[in-house]
Amino acid sequence: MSLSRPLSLIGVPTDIGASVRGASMGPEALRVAQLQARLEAHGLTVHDLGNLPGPANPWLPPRDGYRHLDEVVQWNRSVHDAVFEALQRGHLPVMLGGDHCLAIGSISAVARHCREQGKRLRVLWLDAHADFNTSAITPSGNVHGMPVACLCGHGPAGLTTLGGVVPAISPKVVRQIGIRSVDPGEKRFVHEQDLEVFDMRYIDESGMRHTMELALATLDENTHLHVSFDVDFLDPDIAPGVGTTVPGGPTYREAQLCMEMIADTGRLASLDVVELNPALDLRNRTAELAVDLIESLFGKSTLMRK
Ligand code: B3U
Ligand code: MN
Ligand code: MN
Repeated sequence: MSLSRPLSLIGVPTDIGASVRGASMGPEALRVAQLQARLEAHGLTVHDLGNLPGPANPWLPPRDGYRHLDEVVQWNRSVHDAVFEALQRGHLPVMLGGDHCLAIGSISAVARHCREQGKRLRVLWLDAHADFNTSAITPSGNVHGMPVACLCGHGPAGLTTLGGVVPAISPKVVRQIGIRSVDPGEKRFVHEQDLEVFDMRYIDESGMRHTMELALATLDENTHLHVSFDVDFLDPDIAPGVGTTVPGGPTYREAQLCMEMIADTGRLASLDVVELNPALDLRNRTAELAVDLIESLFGKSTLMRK
C-alpha cells in the first residue's frame, strides 16, 4: 500500500436530505463493521474524528420544493469546514454518511481546495440516481436528490455558495456510474447540461472495465480524484440496507473491479460513503460490504500486481 496520507474519518449522522429515515445511523454501522481497523490492517494511518454535530430531523413536508432546507444548509456548512480543514492538514477526508446531501459540503470544500492548490478535479459519482434535481423539477423535495445540480450552481444560495465560488464545479469534471433511476425533468436537465453518465445499460453493453477506463481517462499527477459512493449504487440483492433501492445494479464482482481500478490510479484524495441505512439492513451486511469495497478502494488486492 503506497498511500502515505493519513485518512480522517468524519461522521455525518444525518438523514436530513431524505424522506426515508435511518441513514443517520450509517456512521456507527461502518464503525461496527470495523472500518478503521480493516484499513489500518493494510498499513494506512486512520484518525476517526468522530461525528459532526447538526440539527435534528424535524421530519416535515417540503416547502417551496425543498424539505428541511435550513437544516440541510447547517449540516453542509459544518461538512464543508471539516473537509476543508482535513485537506489543508494534508489528510484524506472520508465522510461517513449520512444521506447524499452531505456531498454538497464535501465537494464544495474539495473544489475550493483544488482552486487554491492549482489542482485539477475529477468527481466520480457512483449511484443508482443522477442526483441532478432542482426545486422546480424534484418529485420529492428531498435534497439528497439534488447535490450534483447544487454543486453545478443550480440550487439555493445557501448551498451553491458554500465554497465561495459559484458554481463550485463544472458538469465537465463529473463522471456518473451505475445510474438507473432518473426522474423525467431530471433526464432533460442531465441532457441539457451534458453530464457524462455511464448508466447500467452502458455497463451491460461495454462492461465495467471499459466503463472505468473511460471514467478514469485523462487523470494526471496533478488531479485530485473525489469519489462519492452512494451505497444504493450496488445491486439491492447484495446491498439491501439503503433507503431507495433500485434493482439491476452492479454485482459484487463489478463493484470490486470498479473500486480496484480507482485504487490503481493512485489519485484518490477524498471520499464520501453515503446512504447506508442500518434500519433497513440485515445483520449489518450492507455496512460490511461497504467496508470490504472501501478496502479495495484503498488498494487491497488479492495479488501483488505488476
Ligand atoms: N430522484 C428521486 C429519488 C432519489 C434520488 N436520490 C435518492 N433517491 N436517494 C428524488 O427524490 O430526487
Ligand atoms: Mn445519491
Ligand atoms: Mn442513490
